[in-house]
Amino acid sequence: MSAPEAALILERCNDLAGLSSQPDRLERVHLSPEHRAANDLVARWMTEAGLSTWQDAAGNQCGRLEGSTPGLPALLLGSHIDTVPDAGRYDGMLGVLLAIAVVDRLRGSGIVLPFALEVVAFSDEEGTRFGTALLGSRALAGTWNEEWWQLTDKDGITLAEAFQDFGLDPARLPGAFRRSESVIGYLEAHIEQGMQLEDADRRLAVVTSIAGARRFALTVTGTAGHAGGTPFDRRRDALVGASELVVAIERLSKETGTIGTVGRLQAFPGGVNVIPGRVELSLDLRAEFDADRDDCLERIRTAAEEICTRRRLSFAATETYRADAVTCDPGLQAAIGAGIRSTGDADPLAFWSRAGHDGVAVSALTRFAMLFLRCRGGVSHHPDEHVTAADVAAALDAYEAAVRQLVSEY
Ligand code: HGY
Ligand code: MN
Ligand code: MN
Repeated sequence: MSAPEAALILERCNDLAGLSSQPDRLERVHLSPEHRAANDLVARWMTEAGLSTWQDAAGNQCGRLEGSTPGLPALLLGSHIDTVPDAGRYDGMLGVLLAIAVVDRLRGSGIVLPFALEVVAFSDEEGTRFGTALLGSRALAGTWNEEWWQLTDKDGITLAEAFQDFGLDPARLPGAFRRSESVIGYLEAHIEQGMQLEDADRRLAVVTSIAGARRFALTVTGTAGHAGGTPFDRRRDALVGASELVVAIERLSKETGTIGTVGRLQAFPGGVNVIPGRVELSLDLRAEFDADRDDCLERIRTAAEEICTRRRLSFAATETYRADAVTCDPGLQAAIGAGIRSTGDADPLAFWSRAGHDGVAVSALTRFAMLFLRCRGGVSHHPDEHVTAADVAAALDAYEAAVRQLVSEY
């Protein structure tokens, strides 16, 4: 029975992939017109699945199926519908659509639910527009930081202005904060965004924890100068210094078993015949354990200071995002494992997620766990992101079985 449902899920991922701010690639950011269109489309699908729907005060699209009696605490299911630039069509969206399909199945089965089921399409897991991530799930968890209202996007629009443009009132944001007694847990299905499942020739896995991540805006400053008339021994070339730092970040990450990435770098003033006087670059640093991440960070700082001293440059770092590692609830992990076993995988793989997810934020509100699906070549954050209908069908069966396991335990 899963094949037609899996085909519909993939078709809907394609529909959502058409809602992009860019004509030739997928980019859908927080509080954009594309986000509005995606919320409307997901709301329609939620309604078709028998859920009552609403958009919360943070722009998350929500749907609810009551349990055996109205007003019961809810098991949350979901993922995010925002994307990175030039994204794949399954990162986030697949989890939202699997959640809707699971609720639709359970509703149709006549099961007596001892808790309500809610699906949440989180509005901003990636942080693409404003630089800090998990804004939708942090609102739901009630861990909001008032300083975020002043965050600006590349056009200088503040988060507060973007809320108002989207039809939301910043003053009413607390309406999105969920009370812990109103939820019993959170389950998320997501592509692995790595190669462990493919290497092991398995479809699904249990997630044990989510990496702790910190993001920084780094600046290396020297002196701009004439590319012809300035001798090398008189240069303070910010780009060569920054380039040494980028290579040092890779080396130190490998040495410490952490994951450091420079995803963005810009040289100023940017003339081809001008020695760069300033370079702005990003650092995304993550590890299974926060202590390892922070140890590597200190080594990176030391390397930066050494490079800049030697090259008569200066260095500055501003932290733009921090989310410490979180562990998935053992009981919910067990339910996910039971779900995977119900698909015929007798000994499910279990490993930590190198990628961040909304569960990092939701863990402040309630216990959570995740189901991973194989993705071809581990490719993600790229248009070649790919899943098979058979894996989606297996995930749907496992997801439903996991919820049924929780029903039986509750
Ligand atoms: O960055 C991450 O790991 C996630 O895809 N936002
Ligand atoms: Mn992502
Ligand atoms: Mn994601």
